[in-house]
Amino acid sequence: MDLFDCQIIPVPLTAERQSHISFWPNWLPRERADALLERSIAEIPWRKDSIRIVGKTIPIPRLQQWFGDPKTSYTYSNIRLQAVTFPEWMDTLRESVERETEERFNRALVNYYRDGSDSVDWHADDEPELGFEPLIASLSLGAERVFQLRHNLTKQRLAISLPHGSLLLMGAGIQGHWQHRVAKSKAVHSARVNFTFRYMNGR
Ligand SMILES: [Mn+2]
Repeated sequence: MDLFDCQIIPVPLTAERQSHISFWPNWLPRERADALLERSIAEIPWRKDSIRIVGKTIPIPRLQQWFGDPKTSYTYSNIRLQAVTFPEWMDTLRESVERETEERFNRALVNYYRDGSDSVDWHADDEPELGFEPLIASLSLGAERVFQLRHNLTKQRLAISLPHGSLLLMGAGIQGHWQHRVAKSKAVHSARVNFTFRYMNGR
């Protein structure tokens, strides 16, 4: 199989229904991925957010920013993210992801994992604003990290290592039946930036 092709990874939802992850391990040429990583780290106005759990304020172990129409916002874990307008270079990237996946995206949550001590815990991208069975397209830049998935009922696990410049599309129904995470890793000492494109109603 050609390195640049798309891999289809079957993802069972229920006994009767299966979805899949589409995975392009070498989606972006090396030089383009390098330039995007550098630009993302330098130019995105990174937010350092905290969550409150039983009266304690805990910084989330990564930096983030939310892009979309500036009159809109997105709320998860009680963090309200007012949208920042897509800069032109990121809009170009958004359009490339739309062309490759043949899906529409108008929002992006971008995460900056500074090193292996940054992470995201088990969760699903299932906020009601994302609509019914949202599709999530995830572009990885920088340090290769392991993307883990765990089925809500069967506890089946999947793990996909996400290289620099790779693109992954989680298909319909996955958010409703699976959670995903990027665990901490002592072996990782460099940065990863992850663009997760979504679609929300409204502009
Ligand atoms: Mn997620």
